[in-house]
Amino acid sequence: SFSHLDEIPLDPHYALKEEFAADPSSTKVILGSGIYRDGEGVPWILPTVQKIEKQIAAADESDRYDYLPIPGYAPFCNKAQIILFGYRKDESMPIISVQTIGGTGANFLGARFLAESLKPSAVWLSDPSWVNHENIWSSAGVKVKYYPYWDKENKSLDLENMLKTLDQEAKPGDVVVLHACAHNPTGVDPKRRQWKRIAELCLKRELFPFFDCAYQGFASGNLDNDSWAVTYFASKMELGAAQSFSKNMGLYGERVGALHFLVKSPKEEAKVKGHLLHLQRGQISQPPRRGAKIVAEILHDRAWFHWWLRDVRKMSFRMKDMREKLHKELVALGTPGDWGHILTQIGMFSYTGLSEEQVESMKKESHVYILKSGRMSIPGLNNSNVKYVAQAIDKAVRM
Ligand code: PLP
Ligand code: TYF
Repeated sequence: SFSHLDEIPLDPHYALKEEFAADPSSTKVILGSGIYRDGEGVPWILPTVQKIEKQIAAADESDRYDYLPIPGYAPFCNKAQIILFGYRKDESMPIISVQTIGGTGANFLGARFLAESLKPSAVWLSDPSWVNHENIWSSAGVKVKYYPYWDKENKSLDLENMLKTLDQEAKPGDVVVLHACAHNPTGVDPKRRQWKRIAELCLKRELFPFFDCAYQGFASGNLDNDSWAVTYFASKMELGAAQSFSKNMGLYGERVGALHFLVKSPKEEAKVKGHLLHLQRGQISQPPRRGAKIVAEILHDRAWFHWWLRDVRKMSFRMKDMREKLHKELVALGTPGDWGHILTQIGMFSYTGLSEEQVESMKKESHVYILKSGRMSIPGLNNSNVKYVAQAIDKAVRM
């Protein structure tokens, strides 16, 4: 019987969606999950993806329903690795790359592998982090601890306390999860000189860095800028990285991701690969074909690649534009408080600093839905609703 089970509430994203769907208001707005929407508020199929799909469909591929090998589609794995790590001159430290079920699958496979290989006393997540990280790491049997990240007072990065906590409390062999760029949920990333200090600490305290890269291209509009931290760490130490193409290719439902491990020498390479493939076999046997094929085709060809970059920049610029418009509306309304962080935060999210009561009041009074934490998903904004959302914030703040 299952009567002994405790009740687990629905994931906050899905709970919010259900509440929103049940709201009969005609002016309602949801700014919950990190999903890109175009200026009309509908999902945007990247034009480059759309064209590649036609090309793939037209080709006569007799193997299109065959299983892929366990590590996935090799051209995809190779290109995904290059997108994240760049073209490497020195390959004395090899990288093992495996295709996964989106970024989530990469995080989970990475967590399981690190749990069994390093046996960390804990994994350290940023406070706050992506809601699913704790779920993933505890499912892998690793104790979850948090390092300070968000300075609520100054709406900025609390680097000194982050370093101090990791220095004093983390044990050698512990894993530190770092968001490669466009931190979810705060929209606040370390600067390069700050990344260097984090790297130095990982080396000194023998902490294993595990990067989660779900938004490459969304922070700055430039892929290399957004993977700078990963490549910097990669020049200094072993690391793991989970990579997602859900956002930057708009392939959410196709579940395309990759897991990478950079290891000390070719001696480790075969062993790590063996373990990853064994875990992958037990978990999913083989990853799916279609999304990986789309990504590989785009990354493989210089012209397609540049078209795709244009799409990424288009998304990134529209989000910046919406930040500016929201900020301008709040300033025009004279909304109490300083709203400069809406402009300076990067990527898909703004951590507004609105309290739980204010979030609740926006929902009740104005039918505007954001996460309880005060996180707002920027791409849900458009020219038709940004003024209304600003008014909703204004009303909640003055409550
Ligand atoms: N990691 C972070 C930080 C995310 O925000 C997301 C968002 O969905 C993911 C991983 C998961 O990506 P995917 O949808 O590819 O599983
Ligand atoms: O944080 C977000 O909004 C993204 C999207 O179960 C997301 O990670 C939300 C919920 C979820 C999976 C992805």
